[in-house]
Amino acid sequence: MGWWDWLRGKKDPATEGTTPALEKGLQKSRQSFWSRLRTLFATRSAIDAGSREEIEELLLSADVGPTVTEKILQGLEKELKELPLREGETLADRLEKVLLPLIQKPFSPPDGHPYVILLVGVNGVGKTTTLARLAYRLQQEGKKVLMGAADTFRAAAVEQLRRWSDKLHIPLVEKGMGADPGAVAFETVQKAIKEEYDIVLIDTAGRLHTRTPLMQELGKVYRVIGKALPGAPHEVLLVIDATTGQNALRQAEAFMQATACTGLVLTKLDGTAKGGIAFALVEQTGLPIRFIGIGEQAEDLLPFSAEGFVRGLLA
Ligand SMILES: Nc1nc2c(ncn2[C@@H]2O[C@H](COP(=O)(O)OP(=O)(O)OP(=O)(O)O)[C@@H](O)[C@H]2O)c(=O)[nH]1
Ligand SMILES: [Mg+2]
Repeated sequence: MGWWDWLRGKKDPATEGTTPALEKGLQKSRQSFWSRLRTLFATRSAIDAGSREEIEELLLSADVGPTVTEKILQGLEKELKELPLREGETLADRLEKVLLPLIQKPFSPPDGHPYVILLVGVNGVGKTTTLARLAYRLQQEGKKVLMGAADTFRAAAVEQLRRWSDKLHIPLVEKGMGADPGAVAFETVQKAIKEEYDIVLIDTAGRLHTRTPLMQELGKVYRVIGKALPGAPHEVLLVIDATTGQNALRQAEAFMQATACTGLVLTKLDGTAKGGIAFALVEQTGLPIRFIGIGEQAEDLLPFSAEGFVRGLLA
């Protein structure tokens, strides 16, 4: 069993369905748009030309994107063809069934000990926060966790991690501002091997996806980790701020070219009405969403559950 199975294990109600916290986190998206879609569907038993256009507009306004919008419409039409609505049933009841496969990606974690996770993304998306929340969670699970401060770009970045390290009593490898991020990553992994840590979380500096030298530096950090431990990093989590809209797709494209990303973390879903970007991201990248951020508190990072997410949107 992989690392993430137990993290996503039964203890988390989000894996079973939606939760009050998740519903609250998705409130803006649900209210502005999914509930309108639901209302629109509540009275309809078929999709005609007029409603098709209306649905299309709604989906596009939620950043679902043209490809997924078409897939949703075709999915609904196929549903209806195969199994016409029964008495009392509405299109809304079928929506969940159509949405689920569009956001669900299989995930089987590779074996790795220590298990190394690298966090990447543009500036301010929530990498360090996500790292600290993950570290805390893993520590609660009884895992021996080590953090690496490979964001050596800003003095405040190392400081931010050091505060977390003190607060959570989780050791941190740091070499101060201006140090070579690759060297920090290498040392962190080496220490983890030597001292038998279970899991290593490495922070990186935020970087604009259009800045080629910075993106190349990320590739270097990635390769250096692999030299310290063949097969590592086992996870490269691309952190994306859900409020950035369509730009998120361009970020994803650039980061996937620079490193072998294995999963997505979608943060700040609580701050956007356009949670539909989640569908567009999964469609474009083919990557599973691994975690979602729905607030500023420590417990506001949830292991992603497609069922929970879709139900939270439609609740
Ligand atoms: N509302 C909300 N805020 C979040 C969430 N995740 C992170 N934040 C906030 O986003 C801000 C930036 O978070 P950081 O973790 O410092 O982001 P970062 O990607 O490490 O930033 P850089 O290192 O500067 O690139 C902080 O104020 C976090 O509290 C979330 O899910 N919801
Ligand atoms: Mg940071």
